[in-house]
Formats: sequence, C-alpha cells, structure tokens
Amino acid sequence: MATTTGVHTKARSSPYPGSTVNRTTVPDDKVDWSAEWKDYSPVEYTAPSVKAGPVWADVDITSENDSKKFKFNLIDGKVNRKSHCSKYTTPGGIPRNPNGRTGMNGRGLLGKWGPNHAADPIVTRWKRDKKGKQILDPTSGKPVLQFVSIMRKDSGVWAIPGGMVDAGERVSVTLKREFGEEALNSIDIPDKERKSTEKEIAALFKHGYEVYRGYVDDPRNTDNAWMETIAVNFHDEKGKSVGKFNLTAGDDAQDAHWADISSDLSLYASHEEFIHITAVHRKAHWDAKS
Ligand code: RP5
Repeated sequence: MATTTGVHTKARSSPYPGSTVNRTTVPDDKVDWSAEWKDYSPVEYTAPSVKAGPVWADVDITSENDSKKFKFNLIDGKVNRKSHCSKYTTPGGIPRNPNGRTGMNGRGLLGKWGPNHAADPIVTRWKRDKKGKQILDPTSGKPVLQFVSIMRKDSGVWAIPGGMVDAGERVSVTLKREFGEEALNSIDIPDKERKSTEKEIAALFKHGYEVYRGYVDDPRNTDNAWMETIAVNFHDEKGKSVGKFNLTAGDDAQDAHWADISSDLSLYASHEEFIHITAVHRKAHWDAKS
C-alpha cells in the first residue's frame, strides 16, 4: 500500500481552480522544503466561499493566538487533523504541506487547515462481451478491468467518485455514501428501489482492498491545506451485483460510466495512480508491457 505520491505537479498548477489566481511558480528542484529558497513568496488565496465560513470550514488564522484553537496532528473534537503521511510541522502556528511547496498560502477552496480527508471507492468489474465472456486486451493478453468513473462538475475531468469524510464520519460510510450519491444518484432513487440497491452496495462494500492511503496531488492544495485519501477497491468478480447497475450521475458529478482501465486514462488529481495500483493488484491489463 502506497502512502505518498511523488513530487506534486497538479498542486502547483495555475490558474487555481475556480479562480483567475496564478500561483508563484515552483520549479521541481524547489518543491522540497529542504531546498533553500530565501525569497520564496507564495501567493495568498482563500476562496470567498471558504472565507464566508460555511459549517465545513475552519475559522481563519490571523495570529499565532488563533492557531491555539486547533489541535493539529490530533483528533480535534470530531475533526481528524492527523495526517496519513507523518506528523506535519506548523511554523508560525500554521500547518505546512508535507509534500512541499505549492506556490500558494492560505486554504484556497479547502475548508480545513492541514489535511482535508477524503475517501475514494474504486468499484470494478471485468469487461465482458455479449455472451458474458471476459474480454482480453490484444496487446497484453490480459483481461480488461472496468471501474466506475464520474465526470466532476467543478472541472469536467473524469475521476473516481470520491468525496470528503464528514466530521465524525467513518471512512466506510463515506465510501458508500459518495458512490451512491455520485454514481447512482441515490438521492433521487425511488423508495421502492432504494432498499435493494443499498443491500447490493452494502454486500459488495463489505470486502474492500485498500489500494492507497496518503497525500493526494490535488489542484486545490496549498502550502497550508491539502487533500489526503483512503482509496479502496470493491470488486464485483462475476459482474452480477453492482456490476450490472445502470450508472446515473448525481450530486457533484455530471456524468458517470464504466471506464476501461489502461494507461491511456487521464484522471483527476492522483486518481490514475490509484487505478494503476488496482489494475496490478487484479492482474488486469494496463499497457502493452504489463
Ligand atoms: C480528491 O478529491 C480525492 O481523491 C477525492 O476524490 C476528492 C474529494 O473532494 P470532492 O470530490 O469532495 O471535491 O483529492
């Protein structure tokens, strides 16, 4: 199980999502905090939607005294402020991104100072022909795996239907909730069908394989706020439970489909990496060589 991605790139990209703000450019060799950069001057940005103080966001830190309101690196009431990676530092009372510089201070679009915890359900089935026979990729000779992919409303980019872990919520609950909301539009499922759908999901989600736990190279990350996730694979081997569901996008998703897994995928944040680990684990096709 992996715990960190390599040098982040999406977390240094500009403009910052949902804005016209450009980050200070951070070259590859200056990402690591240990690389000396005396004049490093990141752009300051916290989105107006976060500044407005919604329930899911922390209050602003404007002095070292303000930071005493937070229990960084600990479970703080119902909020998990621990990192999956390691203990993070808090110079001047403000958390510092453990994966290095991003060219931006503040929280951008993220609500929490420090780690913002998410969960990513990777729901898979084998690609089959009309007769139900597994389809092999002609280049690798390996069976093609498919996963439930959604198109995010915020960026129009394909992704795993993941989401934020609510305060006090168990990750196992987030995984099921996000899958239902984004890939099955469970919020609008008629009551008649709801019970049986929930039953099938509950049965499949009992046996997950943890693919990844750690930092996510998310374009919303800043020097002081970043995404972390637990990605879990739920595999429908026979394609007879969730594998036969018709997908309907809902909530933060504008489209949903079963996507063929291969190295051609271009996905949100670090999601390609999570899908690659899943393909290797399931001995499925990835590219002509593996
Ligand atoms: C990514 O953002 C995570 O891997 C997860 O898929 C997602 C959670 O954020 P929202 O979808 O709730 O915006 O970093």
